[in-house]
This record gives sequence, structure tokens and C-alpha cells, in this order.
Amino acid sequence: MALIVYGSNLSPFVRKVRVMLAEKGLDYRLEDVNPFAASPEFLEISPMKRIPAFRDTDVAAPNSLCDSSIICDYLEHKHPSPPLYPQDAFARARALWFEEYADTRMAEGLVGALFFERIVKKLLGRETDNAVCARALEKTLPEIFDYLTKELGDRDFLVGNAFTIADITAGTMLVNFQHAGETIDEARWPALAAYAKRVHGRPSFQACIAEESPLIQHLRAA
Ligand SMILES: N[C@@H](CCC(=O)N[C@@H](CS)C(=O)NCC(=O)O)C(=O)O
Repeated sequence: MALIVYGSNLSPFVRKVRVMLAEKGLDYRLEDVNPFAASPEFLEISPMKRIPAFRDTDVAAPNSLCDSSIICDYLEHKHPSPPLYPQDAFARARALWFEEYADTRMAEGLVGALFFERIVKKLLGRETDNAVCARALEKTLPEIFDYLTKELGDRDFLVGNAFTIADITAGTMLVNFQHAGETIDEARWPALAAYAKRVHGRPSFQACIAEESPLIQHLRAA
């Protein structure tokens, strides 16, 4: 298999790359890597010890990349169809902004707080800090959801009227939010709740969610 993704399937950043690959119709192999117990071989291709890393064996060595944004950008340039970044310069920059916002603010607020506390800590045999979860739910989450609602307006997707890298990245963070046992309050954020359903209903997201759900259900029940 020419394309290899290194990482674990519950990571929002790994899922971001897998959704991108699925949307492009590209075959790949997922090689499981736990970033908390990374091998020396993995550290060679991911010096910041983070997942995902990636390899294209059709390219002469050095043929590995790391960081989800870099990998997605590579896939877009190598396989431009269907386009997942807007063609217009300003719309493209806006999509990159939402990618950045999701990779940082949503990742810290929804994944780093809720998913890490409730799921990753279980995997590591550690106790959930409920105060961290409460703070995220009361303060960070409403700020994020109000902002996304404002930016979404009455459109189906974040930028223009097409599914782009902005929606892949926001969508993947919202999967981890749901894995943490939360749902978007439909009464308070109806447009955002409908948006999450729309994005997560795509076959690319559905395949990841279906693969991950048994482990999540098992961990939430434990
Ligand atoms: N900016 C990176 C972030 C990747 C990231 O933070 N991955 C997490 C897993 S979700 C990780 O590898 N954490 C392990 C660590 O930081 O040591 C990307 O977009 O790929």
C-alpha cells in the first residue's frame, strides 16, 4: 500500500487525515501508533512525538510527513479532485483559519478537556477531573458553539456552500466531543446541531465513527 497513516483511530487529527483520504477516494493503511509509547522509528518521522505521521511510498525517501495540516495540504496538491480547499484565494484563507481554529481552540476546549478527561484518562488508568470538564462545558464550549453558529449563518458548510477542510477539521473535533458523551444542545444551537449531523453523516465520517464506537462504548461503560 503506497499511503500509510501512522496513528490511533480515536485521535481527532488522525481522523482528519483519514476523512480527507476517504473523501478523495484514496486507499491507505492505518498503522497503529500510541504516541505515549512511541518507538524510536516513529520518533524519527515525528520528532514532536505526535500523531498522525504519514508516508507515501510512491515517493523516493525521505517520503514521510507529519502534522495533519501538512498531510492534508499534500493530499490536496497531489490529488486535486474532488477539491477540498476553496479555489478563491480569500475563501481558501478563511477555510485555513477554521482549520486552525478547530486544531487549536476546539482541540483544547472540546478534546483536551472533555475527551482527554473522560476517555484518554480511562485508557491511561487515571481519574477524570470533573472540575476541568465542568469548566469546559460552562465556559469554553458556549464560546466555541456561539462563534461557529455565527460563522455558519444559514449555510450548510463553514465556507461558501461546499464541504471543505474547514468542515473536516471542525467535524472531527465534534466527533471527539460526542465520544466524550456530549451532544450539541439542539434548543440552544439548532444550526450547529444540524451542521454536525450533516458533516458526520458523510460516508467518510461514518466509516470512522462506526469503527471507533465499540471501543468508546466499552470505555464509557467501564
Ligand atoms: N498539530 C498536530 C497535533 C497532533 C496532536 O496533538 N496529536 C496528539 C494526539 S490527538 C498527540 O500525538 N499527542 C501526543 C503528544 O503530544 O505527546 C496535527 O495537526 O497533527
